[in-house]
Amino acid sequence: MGNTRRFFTAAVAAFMAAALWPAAPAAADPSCPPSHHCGFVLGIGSDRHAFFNSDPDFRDNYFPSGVTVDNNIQSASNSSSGNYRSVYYYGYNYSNYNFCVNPGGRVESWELSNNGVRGDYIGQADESGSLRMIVGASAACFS
Ligand SMILES: [Ca+2]
Ligand SMILES: [Ca+2]
Repeated sequence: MGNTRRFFTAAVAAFMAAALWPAAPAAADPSCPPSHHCGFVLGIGSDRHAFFNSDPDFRDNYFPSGVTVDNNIQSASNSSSGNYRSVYYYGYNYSNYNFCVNPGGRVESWELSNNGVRGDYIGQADESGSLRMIVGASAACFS
């Protein structure tokens, strides 16, 4: 009887764990901490800067290597827990839209155009100067 009860308890625990699994953040890219919006210096998984809020000016943001984030993001991912899309702009203060990433989505470096010159407003990689979080997904964004 004791064994049966133990088994039953274990079965219930396993069932509950399975039931809880889907409740893990539905919109979280594994390359970015939960609730954050991430930019990478090269491809996804390279040196990363994680934003928790909108940021109007990347000039005071740095990757762990010490390199400025300004005009240095080549890929991005979005682990928003509030259904916010990441909207990147060429300029500071959210001027001149560049590209966006939907909640739970990512854009790989090869998906962004790049002319090899940082900050010249040509191409999409190595061009972003600010990031705004806007509620909701958009068909215009990378997913
Ligand atoms: Ca900043
Ligand atoms: Ca460029």
